[in-house]
Amino acid sequence: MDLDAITKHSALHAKPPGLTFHYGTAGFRMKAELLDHIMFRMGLLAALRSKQTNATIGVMVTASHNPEEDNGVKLVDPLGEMLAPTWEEHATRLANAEDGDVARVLVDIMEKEAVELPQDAFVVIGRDTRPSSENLGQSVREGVAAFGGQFHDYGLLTTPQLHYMVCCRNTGGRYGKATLDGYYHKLAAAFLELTKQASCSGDENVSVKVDCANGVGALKLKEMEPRFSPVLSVQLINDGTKGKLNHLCGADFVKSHQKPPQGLEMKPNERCCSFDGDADRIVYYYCDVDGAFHLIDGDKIAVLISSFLKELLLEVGEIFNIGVVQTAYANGSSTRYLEEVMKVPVHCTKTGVKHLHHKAQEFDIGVYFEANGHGTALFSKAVEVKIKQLAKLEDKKGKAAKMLENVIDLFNQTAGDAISDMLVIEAILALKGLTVQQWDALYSDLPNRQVKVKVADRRVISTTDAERQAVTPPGLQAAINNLVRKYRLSRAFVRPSGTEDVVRVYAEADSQESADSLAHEVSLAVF
Ligand code: NG1
Ligand code: ZN
Repeated sequence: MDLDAITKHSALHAKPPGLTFHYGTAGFRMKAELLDHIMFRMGLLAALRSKQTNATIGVMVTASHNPEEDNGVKLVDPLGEMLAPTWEEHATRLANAEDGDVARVLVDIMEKEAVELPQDAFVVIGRDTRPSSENLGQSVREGVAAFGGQFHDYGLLTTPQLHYMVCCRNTGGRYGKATLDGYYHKLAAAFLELTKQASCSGDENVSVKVDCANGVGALKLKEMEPRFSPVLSVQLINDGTKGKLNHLCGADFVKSHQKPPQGLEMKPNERCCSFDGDADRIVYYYCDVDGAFHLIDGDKIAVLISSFLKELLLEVGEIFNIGVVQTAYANGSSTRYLEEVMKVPVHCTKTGVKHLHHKAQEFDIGVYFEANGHGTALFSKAVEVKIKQLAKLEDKKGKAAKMLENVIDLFNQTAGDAISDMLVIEAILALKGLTVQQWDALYSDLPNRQVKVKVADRRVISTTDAERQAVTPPGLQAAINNLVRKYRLSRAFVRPSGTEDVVRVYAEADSQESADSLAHEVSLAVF
């Protein structure tokens, strides 16, 4: 490593003065023009992490559902997981180092982590469709190269596709081929096999309108479509040819405003879904004959998936423990349904997929979803091996195991993935002969409201109990408790966002008016 060269090169990617940067829930995220130095340094850090793990590391340039003017970056660890927490700290330190100190901080991290310099480094890079992403990706490449690392830039990818690529490259191809063709092939083959078993396959093929948030998901879904179109037709809306990324559309807009995206006309009972800007989230919805909008969010997706898996396991006849992981944002009705009707254990973790993913790994089969539609299912090695064995049997049990084998392949187990989740959902609905209306009717969501509050310093709020209780500032939790007591079936909590400079307030209650009013009152208590 040529320290002088790194110092010189760092000066070309100068840190804007007077700002502090933090590797948050989803990496670094802010206005794109402030990110150049971070991109270069994340290239350096990814190369370092690659040497330390002796594996390929991923770098994704995206700000997901945030406005087009923003951008962001996160690192992907060897098995396609989020970066390890100690390395998030290194990332924060490196991002905040003065330009002249970058090389010194790198050496310090290397010493702390016992990185062997002669080791090779290999980094794969993906980016979303933001206008700023191409140049920022170039800075990542320069960072990797400045450290003597090699890279492969996939160009435009959805975030979950990059996670998939990293996992494939580090598992000797056992997870799939590390190409877009490999990704499409794996998912489409599993989907077609699964839907062959659907009894109502004589019906005309199902069609779904997909709002792609004007993001990268549109490009990738269009590329993949011919592979599943004999069974499922997709009509792409907000495909990026006209509108602005995430503007009045996409999963985050639909979930937080609880209304359809701009540009999507819904006929009564028509099946629709929305991806977010980097296609790692999905929500479904429809309008009923009275024109009322019905949102089917991550919670209901988790219910559909876990009930299907539970039924399939009964047919397979194996005892595997299955659990569902949610966050405090999960609708109270979903938690009650899972625990009381489905008798599935539910766990609550802090917000941020890394926490959910980690918890879900503790089960033989762990299903995790954030209410906003980010989630997937994880299957332990033992489950995968056993199911593969059973799938060879020619009896009923073997048939169910074969089905489960395809379900396992259809999930992107490295990250929540809108394309993969959509295919899983469509396969389950086809196999169970369910309409979205029947799916929606499994339980009724409690009316809820989420609001953002701008405060001088959001970090004065700290929380415990998976973010459901505020510890500081003193008196805040007592004030929330007093407000919650005024409403029926109510619950509320506050937490500082990890991706925006706001405090988020969540409230639910027996009516929309009560939920709105409780959210409003709690927001006032936050000031
Ligand atoms: P923050 O800003 O920390 O609330 C948001 C989402 C998370 C997660 C991250 C990453 C909510 C309430 N929060 O985090 O679930 O998806 O963005 O994109 O939806
Ligand atoms: Zn996203």
